Amino acid sequence: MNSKLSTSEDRAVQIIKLESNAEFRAKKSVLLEIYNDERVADLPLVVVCIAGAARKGKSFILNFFLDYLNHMEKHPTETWVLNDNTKLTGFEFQEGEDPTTMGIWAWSHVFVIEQENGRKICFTLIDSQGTFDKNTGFKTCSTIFALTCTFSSIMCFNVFTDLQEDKLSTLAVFVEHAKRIFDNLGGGSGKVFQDLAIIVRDFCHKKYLDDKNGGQKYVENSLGIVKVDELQSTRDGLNESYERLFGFIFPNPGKKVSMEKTTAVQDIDPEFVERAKEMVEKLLSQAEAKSIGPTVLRSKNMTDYILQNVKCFNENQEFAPQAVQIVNRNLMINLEVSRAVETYNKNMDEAFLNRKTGFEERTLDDIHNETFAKISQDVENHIKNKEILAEVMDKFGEHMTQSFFKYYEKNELLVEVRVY
Ligand SMILES: Nc1nc2c(ncn2[C@@H]2O[C@H](COP(=O)(O)OP(=O)(O)O)[C@@H](O)[C@H]2O)c(=O)[nH]1
Ligand SMILES: [Mg+2]
Repeated sequence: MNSKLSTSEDRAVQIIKLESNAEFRAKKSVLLEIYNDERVADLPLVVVCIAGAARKGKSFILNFFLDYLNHMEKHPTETWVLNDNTKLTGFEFQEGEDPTTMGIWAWSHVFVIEQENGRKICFTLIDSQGTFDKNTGFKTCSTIFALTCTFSSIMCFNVFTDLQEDKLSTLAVFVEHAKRIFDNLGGGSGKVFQDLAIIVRDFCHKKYLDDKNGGQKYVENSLGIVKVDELQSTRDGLNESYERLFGFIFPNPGKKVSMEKTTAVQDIDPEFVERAKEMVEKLLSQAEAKSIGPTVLRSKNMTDYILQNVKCFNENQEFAPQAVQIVNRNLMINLEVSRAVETYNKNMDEAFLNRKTGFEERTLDDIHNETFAKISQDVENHIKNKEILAEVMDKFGEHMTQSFFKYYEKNELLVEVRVY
């Protein structure tokens, strides 16, 4: 691809913009350049998003993730180290209010990493801006937040100093909605989302900071001390909705970071650096690709996924779980159908590979039936929801009939070759 994005240096690019009329616009050409790049298009995609109040170090911490992925892509067999010479640049820190930067940003390069099992998987990093800001309307904030939750397979929720109820309320509202959005998709473990990492910055409780598992304990305890019904339901909602819940606590990173602006690791409190390193390795080393219900998202599916979700949020000004659910359900069904058809065509092509003469009609029918049976079984094995399964099989059947007809014609031609 010889385009502006891929020829210039990697950087954060805006993929979703807040328009003046409180509507969001997803930038299709930018998305296509990032996610449909041949290098990554067919790989399962891990989506790391961060959200939370403005100027609380989201972009700053994302640069640790960026450094890890840069390293792992280039030097997969070498250990990742952060030393005094490391500069953590990439996502820029925001100084003032600038409405034009509101929205959602992605790193222009999608990273390809080979996992321990030898499979390749790719990673995208997504930053958000304007969330929970006092100058941004509540609706705008919650839309940015809901979108990042919807897109992510690892959702990082960044808060300052502690985890009090008010900080959890937006998360709780969304999680409530999300349960209804994805309820119907079926399959998998039944949970709506994958990983939630709650990151607490400028954390001061020594008791937890001294404990190796302090972050996890703090988050679990704060969600667990049930004084108010609402908090109880937030906790239940989180546990029901996320497969894994992680907690990380960070001390103040030091004056140079909090008062000035620095990207040098040597200016950051070593304890902060150590914790950031542990967090990134924990979250990314065993990451799983994003899935919508039982369907794994590949990089090339991301553009459509984002476009349709943004459209849906725009069209339903009052956040409407049902509408979002329909979008996600249809997307998932279409992905399943196109994958089944792709597999069918691939198997049939293989059967014809190097064939100089045609098959007997019965043999061709057998090949077709066997291929169909195998694919149907695969689909049935991972889609647990009966209605969705029926819809996928119906559509697959239609497409496959058309495909079969092409192979039938192709066979006829080969049979003719044999006759003459
Ligand atoms: N006190 C404090 N400041 C931080 C921390 N991390 C980053 N900063 C500083 O906070 C400011 C805003 O950071 P930024 O990453 O742009 O925040 P964002 O708006 O949430 O993305 C920058 O000057 C950072 O250097 C932290 O953990 N604690
Ligand atoms: Mg930022």
